[in-house]
Amino acid sequence: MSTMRCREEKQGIDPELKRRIEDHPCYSEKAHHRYARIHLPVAPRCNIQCNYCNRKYDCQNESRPGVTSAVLAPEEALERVEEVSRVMPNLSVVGIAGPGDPLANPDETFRTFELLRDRFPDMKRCMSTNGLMLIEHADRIHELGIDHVTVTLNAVDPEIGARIYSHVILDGQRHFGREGASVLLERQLLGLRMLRERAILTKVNIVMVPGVNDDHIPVIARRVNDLGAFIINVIGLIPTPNTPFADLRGPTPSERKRVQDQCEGFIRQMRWCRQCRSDAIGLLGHDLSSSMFESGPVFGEGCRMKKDIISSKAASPDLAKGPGRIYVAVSTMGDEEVNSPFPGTGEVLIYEATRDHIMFLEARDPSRFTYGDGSDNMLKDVQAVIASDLDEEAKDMLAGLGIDAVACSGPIRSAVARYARGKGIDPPEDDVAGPI
Ligand code: CLF
Ligand code: SF4
Repeated sequence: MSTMRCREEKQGIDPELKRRIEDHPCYSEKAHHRYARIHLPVAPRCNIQCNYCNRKYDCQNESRPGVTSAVLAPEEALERVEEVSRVMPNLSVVGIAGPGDPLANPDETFRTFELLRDRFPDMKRCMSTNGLMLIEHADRIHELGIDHVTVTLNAVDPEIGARIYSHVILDGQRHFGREGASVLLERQLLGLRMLRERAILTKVNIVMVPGVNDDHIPVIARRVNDLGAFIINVIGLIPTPNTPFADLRGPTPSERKRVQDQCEGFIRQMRWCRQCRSDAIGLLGHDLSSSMFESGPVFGEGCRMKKDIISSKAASPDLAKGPGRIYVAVSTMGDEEVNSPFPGTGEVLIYEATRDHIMFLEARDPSRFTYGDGSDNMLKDVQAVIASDLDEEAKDMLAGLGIDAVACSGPIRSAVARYARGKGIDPPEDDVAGPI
């Protein structure tokens, strides 16, 4: 039985809490397959400078690097929700996550939430912030019924923070180095406490930077758990050109998983984040923003940057196979089904199967698939690729790497369980990492 299940079963899950998360795709793993969110890019400015951020693009505390979103006025944002909600009945959450920091743009952010509260009172309101200005705005957040707030917090030690943040701007004054990191940290911690006092559900995003804060993440996790955070989301750094962290590397899948496993003993882990853009629309991993709003999101330099970054800097796959544990890649268009060919236009999701669980680990970029010798192949560490169909070239390449090619359809978990059973591992099919 997984650590997560042990902890959840000991604590039990309060029905009221369950109600608050069951249709939020970022707070419930079960919900992320079924419920959609829309991000409204109404907040262009930022009040800090993270060393991994190039401000030509969206805030990286939740978004992939190299993505640019066109900014909307609050009234335009409301129109967008009206339009999307007409065609997307499973739209349950509306969030503001950039392109800068929502609380560095309080007028636009709160005006948007005000319009939404009046027009769509039943839709969950969600926000993601660096936390610098939470103290000033905690009451307003509460009054407007913003029930879910994400705070990105990358260090609880100002020495480490000083390596991650170049400066912080407060009351028109710039604070650098350790002093800047201390100002930010004190305000983030107090902000989290204030959110807890107002019974607002909080998620903490942590950008994992190998060699800078990786060993420190369990300390952060304990601290934010003590401050009432509901869940944490460890995001891997994707280095961005023209930033101080351009030459660093992101964590490998197994490094990130090791840290998540360490933290799971004392706080829930969000492992299904897709680092979406600040104008994302739809199910996580199936962004429809570009197809729905031609004149909205700005593609161009942003997308080219993203492609370069992913092909040249993404960490190499390195999940360690071992007895009683297998990793499989599933090609899917969503709905928890094996319903996309390989290679195809769907997502490639990586699952771990053991006798205790079938656990979703991460989504990998299909553009990294190659027919080469496998040295940088995004699938070199999995035992099988499960897809609705596989072309002959792909089958040959996979065979050359010792990877099984499985063509089938139906629910992902059943397909993974069937494959695992064939390998002598008998996982529970319905175990979605505990009750959330
Ligand atoms: Fe958006 Fe963030 Fe709300 Fe979710 S995203 S503001 S909590 S509704 Fe979700 Fe996207 Fe990951 Fe964010 S998958 S980047 S965690
Ligand atoms: Fe960039 Fe977001 Fe950091 Fe601001 S908070 S500097 S937008 S990553």
